[in-house]
Amino acid sequence: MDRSRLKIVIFGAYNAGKSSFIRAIDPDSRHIEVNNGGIPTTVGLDFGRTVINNRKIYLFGTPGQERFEFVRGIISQGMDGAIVVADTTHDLDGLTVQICDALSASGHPYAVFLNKCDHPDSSPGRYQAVTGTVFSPEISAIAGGNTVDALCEFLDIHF
Ligand SMILES: Nc1nc2c(ncn2[C@@H]2O[C@H](COP(=O)(O)OP(=O)(O)OP(=O)(O)O)[C@@H](O)[C@H]2O)c(=O)[nH]1
Ligand SMILES: [Mg+2]
Repeated sequence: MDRSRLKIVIFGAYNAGKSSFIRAIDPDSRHIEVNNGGIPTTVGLDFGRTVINNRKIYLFGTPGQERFEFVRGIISQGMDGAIVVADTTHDLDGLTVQICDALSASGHPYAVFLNKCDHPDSSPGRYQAVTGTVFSPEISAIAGGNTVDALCEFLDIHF
């Protein structure tokens, strides 16, 4: 495998902060979203890029709504690794469990990024069932907390 460029796909439930995470890593990232009652929601994909340790990292964000399963399938083709973004202000949800199980079964390197840790309702312990042995840093995609460091560490561990 050519490890000088990596395709990393960002998964997670609706509203978990996937697009915000990609924006935090790449302020020039692109997003295909629609306005859903005042809240932007991804209906296509997010695309961001960065360079870490001379390696080109391409970040592909997926839509979190259940009905976009087919889009997640298309975007995940050829991925080298994945990051599952979890909203720690909400309980563990079925889609997050399903995604973690699928990544575990396929053997793709992945991490669970525990997002919204700046929020007063944040409780990362809710995700214990899916963090077990995987790298699971606490981050805040909008406050900028730990996003780049967490991505670097994930890459160091697996690539
Ligand atoms: N407090 C807090 N809010 C966040 C954080 N990250 C994202 N949000 C908010 O959560 C909401 C959803 O963020 P998005 O980045 O659009 O989430 P998404 O996972 O891409 O959503 P979908 O594409 O619709 O599945 C927005 O209102 C963000 O401002 C965070 O770290 N802390
Ligand atoms: Mg999104």
